[in-house]
Amino acid sequence: MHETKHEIEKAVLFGVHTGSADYINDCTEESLEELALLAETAGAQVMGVVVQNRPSPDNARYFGEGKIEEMRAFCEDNGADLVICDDELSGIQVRNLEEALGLRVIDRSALIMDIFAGRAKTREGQLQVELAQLRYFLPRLTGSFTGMSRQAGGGGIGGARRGPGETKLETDRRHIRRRIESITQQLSEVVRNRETQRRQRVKNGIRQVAIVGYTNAGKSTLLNYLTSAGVLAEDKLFATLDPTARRLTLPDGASALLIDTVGFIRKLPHHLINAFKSTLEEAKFADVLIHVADASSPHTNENIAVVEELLEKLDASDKPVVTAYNKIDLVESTDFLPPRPNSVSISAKTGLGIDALLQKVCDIMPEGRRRVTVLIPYDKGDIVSRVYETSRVNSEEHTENGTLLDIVTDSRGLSIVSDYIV
Ligand SMILES: Nc1nc2c(ncn2[C@@H]2O[C@H](COP(=O)(O)OP(=O)(O)OP(=O)(O)O)[C@@H](O)[C@H]2O)c(=O)[nH]1
Ligand SMILES: [Mg+2]
Repeated sequence: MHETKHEIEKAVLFGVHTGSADYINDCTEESLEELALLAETAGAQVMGVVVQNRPSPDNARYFGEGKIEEMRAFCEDNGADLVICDDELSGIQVRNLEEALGLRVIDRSALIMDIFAGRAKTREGQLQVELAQLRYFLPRLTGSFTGMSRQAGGGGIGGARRGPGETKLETDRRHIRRRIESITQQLSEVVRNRETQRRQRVKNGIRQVAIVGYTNAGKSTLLNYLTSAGVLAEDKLFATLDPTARRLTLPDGASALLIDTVGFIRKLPHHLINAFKSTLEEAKFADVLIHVADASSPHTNENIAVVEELLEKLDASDKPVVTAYNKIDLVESTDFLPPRPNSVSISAKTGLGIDALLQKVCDIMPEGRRRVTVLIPYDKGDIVSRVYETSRVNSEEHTENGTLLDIVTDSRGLSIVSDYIV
């Protein structure tokens, strides 16, 4: 559609301040700041923000009439190409606003999905984003709702590879439903494979540690520091979309699988949460979580709360967690950081505090998974073979008094060797 490749689109942001105490889900200054960052990440230039104080958005038009007129004038003065709402809009709201403004209207969810679409590298990631976008667009198809991707052609916001392109959006609902079905089926296979892998790991006694946290907190940088994984770490929102797992040896000598995960953000579109469930669920199946929080952010606390809310949604809130206050090299004092159980200050960049972090991970590894040394008399050969069936054996030595084994095992294994622990 557009000829120019690197045309930067000018965007005006808008939202309703309800004045509610729900700082996670309300449109606040923070969430508007973040929306600006998201818009820039997607390649837009933010020209300004229009906010209206009202108890709740208008069902049909989001804003009141006077405010819409004010926004129209503001957009005209600033040569805006599109407006971006901090809340998820209904098809009707989009249609009415587009009509009143004569501009493209998108919302935070569409913007986040657009960024995800541009980031997804693996086939799984791409399918997950496409599924989220299709489910989001389906009920909005009747209107003139187009999303960012459609207009931007080859350049600017939304590249050629961004999720459902023009043709898909213009086809009928039935086609989209079929596509949703097909993707769901393909993804269920991926999920099955993931489950098989997980079971295998549990059987092998490999402990899983998932790194979770707000987007841009430094999760990938930490994984890289610990394992030289070469995972893309960037000063960008949602640099990581596909879980990367690497082996790591913990201070107690046992190896663990360390898993990098998708970053969390305020108002993560629920279609994305659903589509990315299997990816996000890495946290649910981990033995321990490392919650990386950016200590240099002005919103450390709120971001922690957002992550915790999402962990709850994913049924992962009962896991033992180490809070890693990261980017400590950028802050002058750690006094302002809220005290939390099992927290450490680290710099994933310089390595500061990483040893303490790993020690904490070992300390809170769920009981029942322990590293023990056992001495099994030679006349109890059957016990040695049962140990091999149930535990991970680090070393085996034949001593005068029996077989000396260094093992990592769970409660079942412990019950077998309990009489022989040295
Ligand atoms: N100064 C400093 N910068 C850091 C530290 N850790 C990470 N960063 C920087 O913070 C930015 C984000 O880091 P990532 O590791 O990509 O963050 P992430 O949590 O994986 O982000 P997403 O994958 O986007 O969710 C990068 O520019 C890193 O270089 C740190 O300890 N100190
Ligand atoms: Mg990352």
